[in-house]
Amino acid sequence: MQPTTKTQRLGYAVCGLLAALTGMAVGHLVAAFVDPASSPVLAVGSTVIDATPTPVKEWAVRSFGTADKAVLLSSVAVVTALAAMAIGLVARRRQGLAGVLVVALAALAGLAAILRPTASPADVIPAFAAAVVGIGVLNGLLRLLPGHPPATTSTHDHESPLDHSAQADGVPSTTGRRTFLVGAAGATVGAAAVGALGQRLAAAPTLPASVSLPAPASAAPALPTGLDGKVKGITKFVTDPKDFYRVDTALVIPRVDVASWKLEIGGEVERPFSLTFDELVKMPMVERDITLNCVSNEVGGPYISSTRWQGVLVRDLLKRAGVKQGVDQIFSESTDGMTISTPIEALTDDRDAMVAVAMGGQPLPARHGFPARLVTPGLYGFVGATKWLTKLTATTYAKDKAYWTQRDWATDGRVKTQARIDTPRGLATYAPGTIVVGGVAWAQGRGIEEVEVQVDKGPWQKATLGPDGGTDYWRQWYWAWDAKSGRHDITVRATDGTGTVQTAERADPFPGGASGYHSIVVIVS
Ligand SMILES: Nc1nc2c(c(=O)[nH]1)N[C@H]1C(S)=C(S)[C@@H](COP(=O)(O)O)O[C@H]1N2
Ligand SMILES: [Mo]
Repeated sequence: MQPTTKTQRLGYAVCGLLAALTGMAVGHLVAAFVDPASSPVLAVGSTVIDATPTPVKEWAVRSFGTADKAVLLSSVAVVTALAAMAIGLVARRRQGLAGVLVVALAALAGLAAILRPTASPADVIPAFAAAVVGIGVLNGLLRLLPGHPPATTSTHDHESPLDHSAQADGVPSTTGRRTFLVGAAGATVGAAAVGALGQRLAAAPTLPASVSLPAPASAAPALPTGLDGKVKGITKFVTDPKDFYRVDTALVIPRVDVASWKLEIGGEVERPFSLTFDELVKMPMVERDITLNCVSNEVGGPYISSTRWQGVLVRDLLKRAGVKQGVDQIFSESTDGMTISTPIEALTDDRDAMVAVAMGGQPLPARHGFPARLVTPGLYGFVGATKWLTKLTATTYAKDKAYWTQRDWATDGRVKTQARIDTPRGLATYAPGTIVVGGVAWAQGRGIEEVEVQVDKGPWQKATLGPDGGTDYWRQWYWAWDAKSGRHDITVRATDGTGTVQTAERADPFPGGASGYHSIVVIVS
């Protein structure tokens, strides 16, 4: 049986697709040895992240939450697959041109890799490997493809079945088809295996276990017990490091070799210096309970967590360096090329901003910035919580613009007073009677003085506050509601330690953080 034009086309598209897949998989594996971030898929993904306009990025975070990275990578994969299938179709008439296009596709990935802020020349190697393998697989599969190359007697695009009466390699087409399918299946399995191996190697856990930390010079008093056991469904008073929210632009979690890691302190300072990890942790360390949240968090959103941090005060480091007059920001950099601006006051006043090396009593997990990160109480993470920290530069906002500043986000980044309802669940149905409404409220730097709950248009009712973990720590709260049948709106609002009620005015996360009251609908019947 001769392949029809349609199945012929499909065959070519499959050749192109598998060439790209195997190329990307091999590139991914090679990248695990060179630099995981130079993997063709990840390099293109990171480039897309950085080039995405802020509103689109906000929309993606809002719509997909922490799955935004998976959605992004799938989109890159789909676009690549479509391009690869098109290249396969080109190979039907012009195999040489198709080869050139495969190289061009790989070259784009190589360019993306080499233009990453932290790239080294070796970062082109994975793309090079992808190109070589891609061409090899394309040509190999085309050789197995029944009816390839098509007879060239006809000059127009339409083909009669007769064009395929003679197989290029003389193999009868049924056998040819089987051979092709075996080859295609082999390429698919190979690509999957190689890609998975690359993923495994790149994700191999590293180091955090290998550091041991001296005890803090200034230990924090034991935190009181939270309401966790008392109010069902309330957020835990202390977030387990493994449950701590994660927000960053890194598609591969940076693996930092703590033995060669250094923290540099320079810029407009009298005495620039650098510290190894051992030197850093030999400095007096403090321990503080601090709530961290993301500016991209919607009202009622999940990007907030609280833990006990341990580290060296930034102001001690800056004092040692001697910051010159006129400096208004500390520009921090990370191993993954992130840049973050923090207002100088926030790092030098008495709020205890630190270069943290531990959270929850353990060395920082890789995903939260191992071996060291910035933590600045009272500021959203994007202006004060640089992970995988390598450098602090004293400078001015006029001179240096950090990643988010270039994308028009606010530069002060002070946390807004907010309260969130954790229980009951919005849109759920409950039986009439006592329903305990509970959640957390936060106003880092100012503390929480009061939380009030409103049902429908009723009066504001004072909630009971949980234990006090300090002004930089969130506060749990609850209020027992005598619920009657019906559909009810439950709204919460917090008053900070200065006596200011949070604003009811709705604001989007961009550019300086969301505001407005968190409200849910509950059905009682
Ligand atoms: N290197 C690096 N540090 C970063 C970021 C990043 O993208 N890269 N994101 C920041 C943002 S926006 C937030 S909210 C916090 C989140 O820290 P977490 O992931 O440990 O919760 O990290 C900050 N530090
Ligand atoms: Mo953030």
